[in-house]
Amino acid sequence: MKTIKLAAGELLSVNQLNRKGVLPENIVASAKEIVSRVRAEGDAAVRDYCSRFDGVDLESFRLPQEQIDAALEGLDPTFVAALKKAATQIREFHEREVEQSWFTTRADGTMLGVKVTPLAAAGIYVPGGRAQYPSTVLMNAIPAKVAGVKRVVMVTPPQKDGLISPYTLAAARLGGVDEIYMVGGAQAVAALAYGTETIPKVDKITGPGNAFVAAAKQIVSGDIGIDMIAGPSEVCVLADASANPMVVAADLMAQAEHDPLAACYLVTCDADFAAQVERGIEVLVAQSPREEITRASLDNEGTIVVAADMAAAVEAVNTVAPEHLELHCKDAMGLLGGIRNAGAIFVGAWSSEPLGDYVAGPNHTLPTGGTALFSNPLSVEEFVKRSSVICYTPQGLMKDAPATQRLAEAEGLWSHALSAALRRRILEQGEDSV
Ligand code: HSO
Ligand code: ZN
Repeated sequence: MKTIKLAAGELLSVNQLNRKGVLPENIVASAKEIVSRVRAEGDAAVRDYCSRFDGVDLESFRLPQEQIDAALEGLDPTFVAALKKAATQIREFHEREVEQSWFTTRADGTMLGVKVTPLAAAGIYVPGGRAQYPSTVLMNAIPAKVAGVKRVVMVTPPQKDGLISPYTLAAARLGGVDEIYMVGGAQAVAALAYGTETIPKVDKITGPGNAFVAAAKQIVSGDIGIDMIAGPSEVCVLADASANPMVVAADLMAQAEHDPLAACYLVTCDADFAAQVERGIEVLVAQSPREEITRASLDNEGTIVVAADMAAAVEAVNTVAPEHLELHCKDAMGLLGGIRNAGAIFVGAWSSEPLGDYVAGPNHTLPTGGTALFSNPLSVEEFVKRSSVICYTPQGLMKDAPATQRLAEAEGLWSHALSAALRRRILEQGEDSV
């Protein structure tokens, strides 16, 4: 890991972080081509890309309903029990996010409010290949279902045998996914965005994917909704000398093992403690079956920030704006108030990030790459729309029409003024309907 030592009074600058961000132009260009072809040619283009990229020729993309219904059969019961526990706790948490429609009434009887309506259809992209994450299926499908989305559609690339992972399938079943299509990559995103003969269009696509999927999501956004463009996963551990260096080492490795590009940060005021964590990593990483990925991530993307005092350490965390933050300090709860930028905050030494990845309940789809400065975890809110509702009474109209007319006049919009003035005149003439 590289070390940044901050002098007394010095603050960490975002330029000291090795952040990459933008999608490579050549990938964006190929994704554009794939999206346009699928939009124009539908299933024929999807079938062609499936055969070219996944090496599979499928008769039908849609997984038969019986296979979804039978998803839990024959699986290890301990896995099914763990998945059910995760699903229950994720559902309980997200049920608290449900937003009700609301109305308020003014003294003149005018009613104003917000009508909340679920999206009609949501698409979840689930990566195949090396990263098979049934937990991610739950984290996307459950908030959509809790929001009241009728059609939750999952797309995922087929394996070489033309099937999908039994773990992914089990999570789809428990998460309440309604339809599954065995299509991956930019072609799957395009199919969901514009619809094909067999894959119906959705209103929004969520879920992680490789750079082609991310580029395709960016291209179709606007025509349909997307969640965030997720970058490599990140953790930042803020620790004082009261923390256990082995535990901190394990937590950094838990993020590093996701991806050679995953970024781990250790922020502390104690350089000796940081050295103990590094020694801990050396001991533990040699035992990991994912040693290569873990090492690559820590060597290339790992950063230790040694701050002069706790206030500078907290500010360093706010500059990193990490996807996940762990507070391993004596007074962890006391630090919470100072944290402004973080996707998820794990308070105290017992709150290990992997608990949050799987079972705690909050969503594990979180803002990465510093976007915690302005964006939020995936939530039920992402799967609903809000419509403002405005209902005037005659008394309300009489009160608000003059200001409307005056502002319309200032904007030079004659018919705007007329629309209010006409109604006023009708009421002034003693009529009680328009
Ligand atoms: N840490 C990942 C989520 C995950 N971890 C899935 C294990 N499985 C991004 O929040
Ligand atoms: Zn994880």
